[in-house]
Amino acid sequence: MARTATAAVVPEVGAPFALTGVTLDAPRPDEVVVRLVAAGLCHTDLSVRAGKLPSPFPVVLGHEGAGVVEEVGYRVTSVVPGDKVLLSFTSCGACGNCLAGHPAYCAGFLPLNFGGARADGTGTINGADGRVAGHFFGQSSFATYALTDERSLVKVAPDAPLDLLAPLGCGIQTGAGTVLNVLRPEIGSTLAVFGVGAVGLAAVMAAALGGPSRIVAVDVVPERLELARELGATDVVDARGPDVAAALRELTGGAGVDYAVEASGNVAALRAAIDALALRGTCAIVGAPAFGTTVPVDVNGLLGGKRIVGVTEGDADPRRFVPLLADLVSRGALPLDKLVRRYPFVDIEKAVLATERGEVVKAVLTFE
Ligand code: CXF
Ligand code: ZN
Repeated sequence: MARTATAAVVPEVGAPFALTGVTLDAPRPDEVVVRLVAAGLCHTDLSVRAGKLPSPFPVVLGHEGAGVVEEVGYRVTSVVPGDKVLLSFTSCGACGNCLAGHPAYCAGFLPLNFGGARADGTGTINGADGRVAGHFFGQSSFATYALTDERSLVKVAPDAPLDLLAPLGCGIQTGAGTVLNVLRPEIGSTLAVFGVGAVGLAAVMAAALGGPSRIVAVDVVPERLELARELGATDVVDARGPDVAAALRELTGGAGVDYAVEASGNVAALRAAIDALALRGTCAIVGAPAFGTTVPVDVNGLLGGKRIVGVTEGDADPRRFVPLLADLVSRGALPLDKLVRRYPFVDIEKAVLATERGEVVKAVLTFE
């Protein structure tokens, strides 16, 4: 059935979130209605709001939802009403990359996750003045209810702490997946993480599970560097220093790092990450600057077997990977509680401000 919800609508580019009454369409056969319990705030939400990433407006953002299944379409098989679920990105399930287990590289990733509508172009949310773009990452979870794709859902245990686990759906999956699924650093290797916000800290925590003997955190915020140390970084570098790549080479006996994760979205950091690579080293680009951003690289500097790889969502299949992360959290191996600060949904603008000021690593909105 169609149902009413309170959503944080962004009316136009750059405007604040406005709590607004909306109506969600009834679920289609492969869709699920979820009552939100919590939703993490990711920098991508803020980049879209600022117009740096594409989206129609007005729009309901939010893509780290966590909640309880309320209603399922008749073709849904993986969840039933009452199940606790985490929400992640959506994908078509039918293209070559989806079939190969790499849904983050779905041929339809951009339209499905950023297009504001289902694959067939139909909208899912109505406001008082007509259509509101929804279906953001298959969920639009800055709302009391979300109409989701079954493919966005990951079922978790009945006792799962949803207000802690919500960020697994994007930020934590992205950082941890980049290390565990893509780079797979071998024992004794060296790895540097540029930008230790939620994604970068997830990369640090994942690297600390094993493999690298040196994990170097690079950032401009001293408190973040301290937190990175607490979470497993063996060394830290202040990114405001004169030559970050040189500092990393010095830390590694002149060799440079075997692996770099660029999680800041800053082009100077990306240059430094590439420059700091050892021979045969790999740099994973995870941070998303504004669409159209380009970076000049020293081509000859790459000829020593160096690789640069762009990574979306940690190249994870959420339904396989997110439960593994949830298990690590429950065993204390991914101490997410050190990153998360909770805000009531009505205080979404406070959460945004604290995030933009760098006062909080991962804001999680909570619903009654
Ligand atoms: C996004 C970043 C921009 C490109 C698609 C994936 N990651 C999640 O926030
Ligand atoms: Zn995100």
